[in-house]
Parts: sequence; C-alpha cells; structure tokens
Amino acid sequence: MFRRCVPLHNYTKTELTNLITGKLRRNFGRDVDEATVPQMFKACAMVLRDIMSAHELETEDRVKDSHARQVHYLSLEFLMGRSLMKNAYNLGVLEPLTQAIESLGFSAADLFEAEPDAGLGNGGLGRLAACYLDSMTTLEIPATGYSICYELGIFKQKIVDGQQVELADNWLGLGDAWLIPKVDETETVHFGGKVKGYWDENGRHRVAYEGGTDVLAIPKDMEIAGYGTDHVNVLRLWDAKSPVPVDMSLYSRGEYLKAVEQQAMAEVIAKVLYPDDNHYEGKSLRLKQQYFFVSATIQSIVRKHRAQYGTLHNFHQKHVIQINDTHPTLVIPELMRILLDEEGYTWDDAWYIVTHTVAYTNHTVMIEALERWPQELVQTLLPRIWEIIIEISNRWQQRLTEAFHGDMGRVERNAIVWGGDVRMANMCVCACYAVNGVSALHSDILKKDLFRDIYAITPDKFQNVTNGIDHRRWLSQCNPKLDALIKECTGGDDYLLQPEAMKKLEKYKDDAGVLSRLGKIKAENKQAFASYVAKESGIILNTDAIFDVQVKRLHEYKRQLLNVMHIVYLYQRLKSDPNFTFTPRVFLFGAKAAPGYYVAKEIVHLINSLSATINSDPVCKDRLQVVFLENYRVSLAERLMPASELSEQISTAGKEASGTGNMKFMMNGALTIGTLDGANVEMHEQLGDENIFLFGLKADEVVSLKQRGYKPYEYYVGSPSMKAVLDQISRGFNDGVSYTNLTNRLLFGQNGSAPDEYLLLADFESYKAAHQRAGQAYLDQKAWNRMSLINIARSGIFAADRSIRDYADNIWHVPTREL
Ligand code: Z57
Repeated sequence: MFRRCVPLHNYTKTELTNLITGKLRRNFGRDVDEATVPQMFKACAMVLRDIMSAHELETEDRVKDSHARQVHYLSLEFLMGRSLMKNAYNLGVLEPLTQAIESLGFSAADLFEAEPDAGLGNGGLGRLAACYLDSMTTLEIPATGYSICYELGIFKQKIVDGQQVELADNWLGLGDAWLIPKVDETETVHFGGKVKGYWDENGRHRVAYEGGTDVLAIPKDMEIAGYGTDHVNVLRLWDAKSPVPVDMSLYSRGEYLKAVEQQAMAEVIAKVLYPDDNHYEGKSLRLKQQYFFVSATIQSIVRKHRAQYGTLHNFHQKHVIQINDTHPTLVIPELMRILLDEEGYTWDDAWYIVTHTVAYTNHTVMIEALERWPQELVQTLLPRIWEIIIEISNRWQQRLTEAFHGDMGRVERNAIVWGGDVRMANMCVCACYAVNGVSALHSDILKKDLFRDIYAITPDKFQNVTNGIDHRRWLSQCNPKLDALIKECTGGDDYLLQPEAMKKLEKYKDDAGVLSRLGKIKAENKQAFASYVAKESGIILNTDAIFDVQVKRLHEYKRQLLNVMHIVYLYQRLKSDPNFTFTPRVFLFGAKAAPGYYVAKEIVHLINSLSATINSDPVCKDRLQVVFLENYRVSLAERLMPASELSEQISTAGKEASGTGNMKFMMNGALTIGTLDGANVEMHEQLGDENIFLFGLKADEVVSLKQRGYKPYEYYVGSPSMKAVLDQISRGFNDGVSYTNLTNRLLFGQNGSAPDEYLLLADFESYKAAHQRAGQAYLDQKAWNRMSLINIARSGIFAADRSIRDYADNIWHVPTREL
C-alpha cells in the first residue's frame, strides 16, 4: 500500500555470520569460541533488531508522509512467546541464520530453545493480541500495540505432590534482547491528589492538581516484523519509574522514607501481570496498571499527532483506538480529559472526537469477568477522571431514560455508574463507535442478551469479527513437515499470504498416497513430542494410542472435569471387565489455574491423582494413559499442536466466547470433539457433521434447561455408571486425597453457586457417545486421515489475516496490503 523505499535485502549466511561475530565482539567482548549459548542468542537477536530498526524508520516515514490513518491496539496482555525464529522467518532469513549459527559451531535448535517465552498474558485474549500484531504488520497496516512491560510474566507452573506451585517468571534477563528503551519519549502519569478548577488569564477554565503522585512511563519498544514485507510495527511496553530520586540527604528532614515509599509505589505498577483469566479482582494495583498504561499511551499518541498536524481537530480521522476487552476502558475519560483540560475543547466537541476514535472488542459474557470498579477507588486514585466519568454517566443515563421511556429496570441495567460501581463494559458500549464479539455465536449473544438494550438503540455499532490465529507460527513454523506437504499439494507457498489457498489441498482427500503421508507426518510428530516429554519428565507416552488433548486455562466452564469424568468411566469399565475394548488413548492435559482460584487448583490436583493411579495400574497398560503437562505455555503449544489427534473443546455452550486453541488443532489436522460453542460453531459450518465429533446441549438449550430448573442430582441417581464415577472422584485415588468438595459442587452447589453450574452431568452421556464415535473412527486410519486433511484444508478462514482484514474493512476503515 505504501511506496516501497528499499527492497527487502536478502542476507546471506556469510553476511549474517559476520554481523553475529561483530555483535559478540562489541557487546560481550567475546570471540565466538568463548561465547555462551545465551550470549549467542542475544547477538542473533541484536542482528535482527538492527535489520528491523532500519525498516521501522522507513515505515515511520512512509506512514508520516502519506498521512495514513493509524491503528492503536490497546491490551493489558500480549502473550508473545518466543521471537527469534518468528522474526527470522518473517524477515526471510531463517535459513541463512540457521546456517550461520551452525557454521559458528552452535546448534540452532539449542539457541532457539534458550529464548524465554515473553509471557505477558494469561491465555486466549493475550495470545490473540500477539497473533494480531503479526497479521497487522504482514498486511502493512500502520499499527502499534500498547501494554505494560511487566517484570514478571505469567507464573511458571510446577507440579509438586500433584499440586500446582507458582514460580516467578523473571523473563527480562534474556527477553530484554528485543526491547529498545526510548527514554526521550517518557510520559508522566498523575495519580491521586485533589482537583482544583480555576480560570486562567485568558478566561479559560483550567484544572490543576494539589498533591498526589507522578509516575514516569518509559517506553520499551519491541519491533514486530511482518511476513514478506519491510513493514515493521512496534509493540510499545510501558515501564514504570519514580521521578523522585532517593536522596540520602533527605533523611535528616524525615523525607527519606516518604521518597522510598513513593519510589516503591511507582515501581510496583509494572511488577507483575495479574494471573487471572476470565475473572477480575477489584484490586487497587490493577486499576493503577490500567490507568498508567492508558494515560501514557494516549499522551504519546496525542503528542505525536500534535507534532505532525498542529491540531487535534482531525484526531479521529487519523487514529482508531481498539480496546481489547474492558481493561483499557479508561482511555475514554483520559482522552476526554486531555481534550477538555489541556486543549480547551467544549464537552460536545471533545465527545465527538472520542466517540469517533474508540472501538471495543468484548471477549466474554462470564459475569465474574465483567469489570466493576468501586466508586471510592476511582474517586481517590483518579479524582479528575472520576469527575469526567460522572458526567459521561449522567448524560448516558438521561439518554437511556428518554430511549426507554423511563423504564427504570432497563436504565439501571445499562447505567455506567450505579450502586457505587463503575461498570466498564457499559462505558465502552456507550462511547465506542463499534462493538464486536469474537465469534458469530458470541456476537449474537451480545446482541440478544448482554447488550440487548443498547442494541435496540444503536444496532449499527454491533459487529462480529471471528477470531483467528497466526497460521504462519501455528502451522508453517511449528509443523514444518505438514508445511512441506501443503506447499507440494497446493503448488507453492501461496497459502502463507493467502490462507484460503489451503482449500486446494482438498482435491487430495481421496488420494491414498497423500493420506498416508499425512498419517506418517502425524506419527512422526507424535514421536518427536514423546521424545521431548521423555527427556523433560521421564514419562514414556504410548505413541500407538490416540493423542487426546485438552490444553487451555483451567476454568470450570471449560469443563476439564467432564473430561476427567469420562476417563474415570473408561477406567472403571476396564477394571470391571478386562475384555472391555476401546481404542487406546493417551489423555494429555495442560492448564494453569489462577493462584487464587481454589476449585481450579483442586481440579489440577485431581487430574494428577488420577494420572498417578491410572499410569501405574497394569490393567491400563497400552490402553489408557493420563498425563498432566507441566507449565503449559506458547512454546509448549508449538510442540504439542503438530502431535495432537483429538482436540477437546468441551465448554458449556454459550460460555466460551470463541476459543482459539480449537483453530490451532484444526490447522494441524487434529479432529475436534466439542460442543456447539464459540468458534466451534463456525468450524462445524465448514466441516459438516461428518468431520467433527459434536455433542451436548446447544446454547439456547442450556438457557432453557436452566430456566426450567436443572436438577443434576436426578442424573446421578438415575444412572448407576455416572454414580459410580462421581462416587470414585469423591473418594479419590491411590494417593488418598478425596475430592468430595468437587462432587458436592456438582450435586448440591456451594456458597450460593448453583449445583453443577456448567451442566457436566447433563452433557455426560452425549460426551461419552461422541468419544465412542471418535474411537471407532480412529480404527479406520485412512478415513481418519481423510477427515484430518479436510480439517486442514478448510481451516483457512481461521487465519488471523482474515480476522484483521475484517477489522480493517469493517471497523478501522484502513487499507490493507494487496496481494
Ligand atoms: C480471556 O483469555 C478471554 C476472555 C476474557 O474476557 C479474558 Br479476561 C481472558 C478469552 C476467551 O475466553 C476466549 O473464548 C477467546 O477466544 C479469547 O479470549 C480471545 O478472544
């Protein structure tokens, strides 16, 4: 889309070798033969950074000269994973770089493995933001991501005596190789104090603060290379520092401690990522993080805009701010504050600009994940922002009252400030010009349920953008054998930039040769994964069995416990009838539980108890195995996806907004056993009944069953086999730990929560039946591989490139790279 300044340079192995040795000499004072693996990693990262920096400057110039509209993607999470191989791949230097590393006497694989995951996110929401950065850049959209430079990313999980233990994830030691501090672009963020209004010498109303604290926001930029383009975007991570130097001489005046305290308050802001997924805690530090990153971000955008255009009148024409879930909602009152207090706009003019700039993506309908901030907290921490929120809220309430003809039930439901809380999602639907869900089903639920009243007033702002994944990372890079087969069958590498080209694979769906090669690739990937697991944990996986995988954050609505119930059922059948036949399975789990989510941690413990019992029981030998993979993360997922055969996507219908793991499995040829939830619905649309194993209640059936009055206890007493399963879980396994608390929650509920909130018992029989179908299908390997091929061929629409084109066309209104 832009005038190209310089063509992409093709770096040779020799050039890269020289650049790497140069870096080692200058930055570490080392020759290659004395360099350590981490030093080599850093040197390689710096070489790629230099290439990207040159591209970044050119990109900046192009964007500036063309006066292009820019996208700003605000998210408290970017779950980036590793970058060395990604950047090398996108820059087209993966091969020469690998050769250069090897020629210097290092193993490239070891070097890639030395890089820590940048775990600045929890799960789906954060990983989505990372995939979108790749696509926005590849599609040459002028875009910037903004977040916090957490010192500690998502915790590392250890399993000790079957239970989760959290360790600090200190990633910056090596991970900072990608970060470029831009000290001269530091912003100042103000907290607390008192607001004082006054009239200045020109008769303009101004706002000043008395007291309170300043925190410095220092940008640490991470460059993002697009695939096959010299376009480079930036992920701007804000680090927090105190402006107050701790001065020993203050000690005599008794101010030393105050200074130390201020410094600590400032620097704790960027200390750690909150480890909750699909759940919020109304903690003051979390609100500080949100305002800190939002204020620094908007100040930085406004400063650059002013420098280029000298006015903010055209701000909304030149920028769109995408709010990833409600976490960055304060950008709305913060931009209002700048326009009102610093630029002297009237309320109406400022509101016009704001409401033509911000767009909101909702990622959940789980009530416990919808942010509601206590009024007192906002008031004391952000006094001026509070005043602006109150004004927004009052005007909104007036509008609601008119629109709903005084129906106070509807006014209350949609209010922004109500009952001592600030409701962030309502502020977003009020102020944003676009609101989107992340799958067709989820966007429908937003219109019909969560935001139905607002939908009635402003139907046009509601849209759908179904999620997508970076298919270059999640297929081409992590599954090179499958990548090669696709290229061979589709006649080239078109699919890398045109994921729909994967469709061409389908003409081989009855080609016995291709199908058996596909089967062989899967078998080899299983073997490779098994070797990795053996090396890491000593566990020997049965590679003849189906690799049946459920990896995702641990949450009751995702129903890992339903999976466990089914495994216990199989185990009991095996015990009571040694001749019971079923297709051998290896059940693999990976899941982090939020440290404060007690029930989730119990389920982790349960999986490990079950695993220990099953894996040591001779009756299960070669037939049934259960393995909990420690510390599930991006880099582990990259090893696992290519080896997976059955993908467990079994959330209660209506609860999983989209899911993105489901897409990674599909692209790597795993078949799905799942409910009609989130993007599974659209997968089913692509696949038809015959290429997916569906089961369970549909979203509307879940709602009506709950309305009728769901009585899980009746399933329990009505089915001896289900009773046996739950009774055994309650008693526990060989380690003597009992899980009565979990079964009680299913049968009777607990402190106000309904019994079996997520309908495990209602879906159990149907789930069993789907598993039986899957097991049967596996016996005919040719038919299985045919389904697998169809899954791969039809997965193109789940590429993030497609999602980003949807955003660009329908929400952002920016042009994208033409192919
Ligand atoms: C999170 O990972 C998601 C939603 C949230 O509101 C929060 Br907080 C964290 C996930 C959804 O659960 C997934 O269904 C979805 O695929 C993902 O966000 C990306 O949209």
